Amino acid sequence: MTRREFLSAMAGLTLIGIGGYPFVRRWMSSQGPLSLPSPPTVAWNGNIKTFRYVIQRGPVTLQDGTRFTGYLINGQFPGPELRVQEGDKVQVTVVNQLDQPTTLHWHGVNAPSPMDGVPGISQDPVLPGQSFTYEFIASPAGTRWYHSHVYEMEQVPNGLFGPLIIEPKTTPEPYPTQHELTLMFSTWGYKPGAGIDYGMMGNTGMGQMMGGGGNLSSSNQGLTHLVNGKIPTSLQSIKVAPREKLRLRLINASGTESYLLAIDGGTMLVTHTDGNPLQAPRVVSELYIAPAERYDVIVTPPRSGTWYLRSSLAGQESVRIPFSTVGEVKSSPAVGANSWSYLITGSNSFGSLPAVNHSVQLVLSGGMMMGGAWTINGASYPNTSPVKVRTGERIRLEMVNRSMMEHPMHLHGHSFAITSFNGRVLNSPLIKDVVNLKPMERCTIDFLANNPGNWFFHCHNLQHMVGGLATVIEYKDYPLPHVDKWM
Ligand SMILES: [Cu+2]
Repeated sequence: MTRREFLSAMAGLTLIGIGGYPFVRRWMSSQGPLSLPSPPTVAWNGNIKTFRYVIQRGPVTLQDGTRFTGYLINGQFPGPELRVQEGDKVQVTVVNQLDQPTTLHWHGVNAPSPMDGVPGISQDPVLPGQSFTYEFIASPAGTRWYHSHVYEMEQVPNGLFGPLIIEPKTTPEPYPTQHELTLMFSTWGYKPGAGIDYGMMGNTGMGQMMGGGGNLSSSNQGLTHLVNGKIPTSLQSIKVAPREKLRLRLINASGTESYLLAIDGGTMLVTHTDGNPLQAPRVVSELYIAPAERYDVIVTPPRSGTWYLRSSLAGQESVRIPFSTVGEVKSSPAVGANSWSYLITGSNSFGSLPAVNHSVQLVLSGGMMMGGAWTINGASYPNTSPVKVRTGERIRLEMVNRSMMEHPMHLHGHSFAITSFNGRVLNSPLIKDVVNLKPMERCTIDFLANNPGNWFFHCHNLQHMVGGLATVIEYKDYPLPHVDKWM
């Protein structure tokens, strides 16, 4: 039975499962231009950047003495930072020396579909002993990352991830700084078999909700928080001159955990969302970063001596990164800035959304209400209905989260615009590839269907993804995926 036949057999059941939230597809006439993310491809600049990534198991020792057998790329945990220029032709040969299949996914890159690294949807997995060369034009510029898309709960936290920085071809940068630093957050120590988080244990889910909403991801799994693969308090203090502007590329590579970041007595200037420049940067006192999200921020020392970038959620500090000012800070920056929110650049509850060709409602649910499965419109992947699009269409996904946990939803192969959030229309839509929905939150995201292929659209809480919170964006006239499950 093909998936297609299975889906039609399931159609009746699916409708019942959806309950009061019918799967609505509305066709509208296209009127007026919609400002959408930059085109998927930038012209090749003539340069080829080649990399060879040998992937194998090997010992890792953390700074607290914890030892484990990691997944290493060229002997490193986590993988090396890959830095290229926008327009470069990037060729990465993955040599799989594991005893299991693997792939790499180029998160936030508009790569061609067969290079996107999702087995069963965009490519065959790279089998043990085999190699595969990924090739794509580096685009769009900004803070991106890469990670395995096979057995993610095992391969990603244990090392198969790294930063991918695409420097813009146009200079100067919109927000230039003298120095920059990539800070990649991850979590280690998932128990084997802890594939599905039901959102009902201990410090998570309902209890936290009722307590005023603390950690809505999935804390309390006995995880070790790492920054650039190290226990953050063991990092060498990051030295900054008193009036220096330091750019931090913040990447959340955790499989499950969000962070609420703040600087002691200081602020951060947010300049990019998921690598894409804001029309106007925003000063914030704290920054919430969900799994797979990236923010570029500019920081300036708030005081002399030592200070920290910390994450505290639900009253617990998970990360503390030391900085030290080289010299004396004479005046402290003004405090009292807002917390980051998707609405921070301005919004209007009476605004109207741009016209689109095709709008699809996606109701995210599951967890403890569904016996542990996570669902989109009542179905768990691979039984979710694909979203079918045609090249050139403007597509809107209307999402609501009717579960008790947050869901950072990621679209492969395209950037999207968050056009509305919780019923308010954004004055200048944020360009992103992950949108995080806390319980009962809703949003619309719009994208231009300009990269033909089959594209995974899923929750980047990897436990939720494994539990079924995923679907596929399918282009008409593009060969259908096999939809095997390799999670
Ligand atoms: Cu989720």
